[in-house]
Amino acid sequence: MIKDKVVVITGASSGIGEATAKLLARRGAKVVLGARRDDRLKQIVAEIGAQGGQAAFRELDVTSQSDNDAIINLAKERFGGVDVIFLNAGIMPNSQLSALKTDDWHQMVDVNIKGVLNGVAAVLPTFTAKKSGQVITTSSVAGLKAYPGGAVYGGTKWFVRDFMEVLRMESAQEGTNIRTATIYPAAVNTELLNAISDKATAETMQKVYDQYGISPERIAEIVAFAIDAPDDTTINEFTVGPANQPW
Ligand code: NJP
Repeated sequence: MIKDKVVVITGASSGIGEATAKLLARRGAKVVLGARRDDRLKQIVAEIGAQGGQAAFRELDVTSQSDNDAIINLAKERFGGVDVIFLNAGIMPNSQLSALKTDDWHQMVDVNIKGVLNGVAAVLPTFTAKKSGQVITTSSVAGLKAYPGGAVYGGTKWFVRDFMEVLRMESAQEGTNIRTATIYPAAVNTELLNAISDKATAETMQKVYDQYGISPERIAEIVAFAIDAPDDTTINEFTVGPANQPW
């Protein structure tokens, strides 16, 4: 059931996170939005409120453990607890390895890997204590298949896959009833390509997205589906993308 669940969403200021916040709020969830651009969050929360939904926001840099702890506390203060965390914040500044964009490499590790670790560390004690909860992450088809230009991005998303599978196994072993879902999207029209600093890579990827990209609403529907499954059921992995995208 989605209605009345408290859902914390990271990377909620645009793209998949924004679409998911709006969809879940329409279906009766209480959503707590985090990202760095808090002006955008403020606007999205106002839109949700204007349509009768319940939402709160907080500036969040997922690379900071204290920011992650604070957004969980906000969910508890405003809505009395937390039921789901959607760890969705991510960046994809792709390039060939030979370009040696080492700052981009490290930033992807910090946001896409450590951001997920920080979010889980912030929420796990609560989920463990109440013996329920759900962790949903946005990995990528790049976490399933290698491609040139995506060595580091893909590596961070492979990490998410492994981490989420072990989280699922351990929570089952420990009887904490924590449900997991990992989403592997292909081309989705969001702001993701804006962070690509390598010109040739940006142009190549833009062409792919122009040809194939689908709406982030499609991914929001998957998140809603995962949350809506009965509490005794984990639907663990979703690969989702444009019907006409061959790779
Ligand atoms: O992209 P975009 P998506 N701390 O750029 C936030 C994965 N994915 O919706 O902080 C906190 O519109 C950023 O907010 P801000 C992808 O890897 C996508 O496509 O204000 N938040 C924004 O809200 C990512 O994991 C595709 O700049 C941080 C959000 O992240 C997820 O989908 C394909 C942050 C990014 O929104 C959502 O990305 C695929 C930080 N340090 C996987 N840094 C696709 N679009 O095709 C960034 O396979 N954010």
